[in-house]
Amino acid sequence: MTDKDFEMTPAAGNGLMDRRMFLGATAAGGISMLVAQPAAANRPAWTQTPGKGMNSYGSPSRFETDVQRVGIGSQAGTVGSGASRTPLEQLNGVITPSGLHFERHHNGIPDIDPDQHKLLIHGLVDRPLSFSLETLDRYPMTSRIQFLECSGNSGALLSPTPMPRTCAQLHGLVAASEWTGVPLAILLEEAGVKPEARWLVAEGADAAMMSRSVPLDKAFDDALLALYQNGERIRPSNGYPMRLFLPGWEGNMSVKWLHRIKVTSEPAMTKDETSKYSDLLSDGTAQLFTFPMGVKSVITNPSGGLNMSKPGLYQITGLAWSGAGRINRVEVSADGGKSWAQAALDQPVLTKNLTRFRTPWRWNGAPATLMSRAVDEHGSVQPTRESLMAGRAKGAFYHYNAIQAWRVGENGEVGNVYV
Ligand SMILES: Nc1nc2c(c(=O)[nH]1)N[C@H]1C(S)=C(S)[C@@H](COP(=O)(O)O)O[C@H]1N2
Ligand SMILES: [Mo]
Repeated sequence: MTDKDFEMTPAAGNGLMDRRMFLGATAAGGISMLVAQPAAANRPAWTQTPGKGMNSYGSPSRFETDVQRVGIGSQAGTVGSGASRTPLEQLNGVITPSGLHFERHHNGIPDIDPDQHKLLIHGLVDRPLSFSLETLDRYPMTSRIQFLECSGNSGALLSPTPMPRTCAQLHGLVAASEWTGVPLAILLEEAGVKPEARWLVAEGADAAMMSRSVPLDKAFDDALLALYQNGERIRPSNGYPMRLFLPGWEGNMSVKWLHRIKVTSEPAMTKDETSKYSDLLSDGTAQLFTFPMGVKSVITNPSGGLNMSKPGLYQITGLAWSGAGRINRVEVSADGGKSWAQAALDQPVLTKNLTRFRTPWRWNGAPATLMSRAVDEHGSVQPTRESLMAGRAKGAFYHYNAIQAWRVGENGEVGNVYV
């Protein structure tokens, strides 16, 4: 088979093409055209005069000012007790620009002076320790490109009828960054954890003093005291000057503006791990401590609110992730789940990071239902909405990771549907 044959080979029903179309140089053949260079006089204005000068901190093109966080909302009477969402359908690749990383604050963004900020480690330790930012900068550091997802992400999908919302509005409480900082294990080892210790309680220096209990196993496994995000100091909205980062676990536990770690033998049962961030089950009991985020994927293009201008060749693309490790496979359907084609995955596929998938699709102009289904390296398969809802109590809100479906109408309009 030649590359050309792959192009012609349908991979699944309703126009899904073979993912290998993206591998050969021929793939571009159907989309771009070579044109002759225009004469000097007809060249665009920006080629005719010297460009602008340098500046000390860059910003996006003036033609990209509509790429913004969306769905900014706060509790009545407050400005900082709420969330903003990452505009997933306007981005590509897997790293979220820091200025577009979703935000979730329980009592606003504190204005922390880094010279006055200290991290205290105390409780069941041999030596209580206090660290300034300057001290921490001298410790061994490591970097990880990993996702952060609020366990309330996609909660609108619990609504009995589908909401007319965009991908960002429904799923924008997830983002990925390169996080750089000191492995928490190094600091805990220096403090000397006592044998009876099993947990730590992490507390933030915001006005909510938000606190969560974290099993010590996780703290010693891959927890990071993050100081940098995408190469620069963490932004104030994401925890400046330091945050806890717990790869793959519900975002709430990655305590921002971290100023205190108390090592304990039991969880503290704070508000945000009892009345909040626990999962009500259909038998009436509440499940506490659902830490890792389940395997999940969402098609970001085409998606709700977007418009397909005319029939033809398109690229279906989206993001997949799993709090348990690497994404192994993503399948895409264009016929509401009757048949599935395997998507191409952008490399490298990193553990507990967003993975970008792509599938070529020839849209014939008829209504179509697009879906994606992720499988992680442990064989966990993203559930259908029906199976996810089956075990849940009415109103159970957190950890929604079911398959998302988008309906493309005859007029090319895309909307959220349940299948
Ligand atoms: N101190 C503190 N830490 C916090 C929060 C907070 O309000 N205060 N919000 C939590 C929640 S619910 C989430 S989902 C993540 C969001 O991180 P981000 O704002 O950097 O996206 O931070 C968590 N850490
Ligand atoms: Mo959250």
